[in-house]
Amino acid sequence: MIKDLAAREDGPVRVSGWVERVRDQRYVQFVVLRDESGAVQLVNGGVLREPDPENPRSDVLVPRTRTISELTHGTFITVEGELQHNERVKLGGVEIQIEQLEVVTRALPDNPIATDSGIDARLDWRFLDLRRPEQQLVFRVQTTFLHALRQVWVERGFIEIQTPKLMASASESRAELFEVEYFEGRAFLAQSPQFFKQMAQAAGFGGIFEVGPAFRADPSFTSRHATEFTSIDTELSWIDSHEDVMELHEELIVAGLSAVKEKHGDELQRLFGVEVEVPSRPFPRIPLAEAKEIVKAEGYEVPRADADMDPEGERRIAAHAKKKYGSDFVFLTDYDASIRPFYHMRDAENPQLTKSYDLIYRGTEISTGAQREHRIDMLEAQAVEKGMDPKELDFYLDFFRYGVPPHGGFGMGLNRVLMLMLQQSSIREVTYLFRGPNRLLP
Ligand code: AMO
Repeated sequence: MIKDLAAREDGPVRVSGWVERVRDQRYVQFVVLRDESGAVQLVNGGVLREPDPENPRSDVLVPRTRTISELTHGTFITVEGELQHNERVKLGGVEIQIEQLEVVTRALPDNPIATDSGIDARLDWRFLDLRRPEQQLVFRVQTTFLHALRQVWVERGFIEIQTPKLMASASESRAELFEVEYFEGRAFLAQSPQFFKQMAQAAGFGGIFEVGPAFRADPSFTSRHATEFTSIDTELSWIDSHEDVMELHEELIVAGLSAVKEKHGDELQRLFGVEVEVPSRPFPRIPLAEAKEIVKAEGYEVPRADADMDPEGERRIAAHAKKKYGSDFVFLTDYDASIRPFYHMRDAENPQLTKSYDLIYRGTEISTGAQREHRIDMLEAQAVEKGMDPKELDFYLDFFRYGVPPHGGFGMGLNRVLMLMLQQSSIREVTYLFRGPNRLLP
């Protein structure tokens, strides 16, 4: 790999990669070659543009000169040559004198995107867009983040599960549901692994986690909505309240951000100008009603008919938490039952409230979590209250008819976490292949 060249002694080497630039001078040609590890300068010194009867090698050198002149940006080549350390070479202090050059696959000359192309053009040509080192860094960061989360789960003895994405019923609400033909009948794409992660609690798995796709037929074009996104889900038994879920949540976030900071902190600073900040625990917790009072006192009345917060309110309460507690993260807790799903447990003292929370990161919701209602009578009543058909939910309600421990969990949008961590303007920038109402390609 190109990154390993600097540590090697001068001598013969073989490298492959994409042509980034060609500088074609009268007596010398330079090529900047890039692979996923870095870039290096190749040099063709013995440039001959016309056959030279005095030079027995000219039959080799003339065609090579022509080949190099014609190399288009993005062409993939393999080169054998002499590695030479040279302090004057800005690119890594080494260069390679070309001895043999093979064009493996040629790139068309009309590069369809430039670095200043708009997001839609870049998404049309995502494989070219992803060749940029900063774009690859996004996915290295994602890998490190998820690995750190997995380490926490595995150390705690959690089991990784894969739940089906084809379902017979809705998993969240009837809104935002994709319906697909399924042989003679119909199926729905899973909006969340909610029911199946709870099933693992009835099955006696204890802690479980899943990182997988979730689908929402959400027609909105905001910077934080996709029709398919990656959901980080976990569920655990033996909890006393949603407080236990929040503690696990904090532990995972701190582990993930610490790993990213340690491994990629310098590169993120260099390529994105971004400082990764590891939050200290506990994250502030503010009951939703209090949060609304706080933003109201600071001049913003949440303009919603229901009891929920809106995105502007979330931004403002996050700014408040940053100022007062120095935290990029804030838990909003005790959501009103009217705006929460039927499976959230109600507060024993005030049944109008749920034992649930949202986690806000730099002003945007990244997660919803809760203790679940595990008592079948209450659960059934809550489903009916929400206008759901208990018959359609029978497979799920059965989980609660044969003994189930108290449990809870959360779902967190991976793409939102990355967008906020890397301070990007949209989840489109940090999703491998974005899916939205207008985008099914590539
Ligand atoms: P919720 O519906 O709040 O909760 O989703 C959890 C998290 O998933 C992310 N998310 C999205 N990301 C991108 N595009 C979307 N359209 C989108 N919708 C949701 C957000 C959100 O906070 N079953 C519960 C979780 C639980 O209680 O365990 C659920 O799905 O980051």
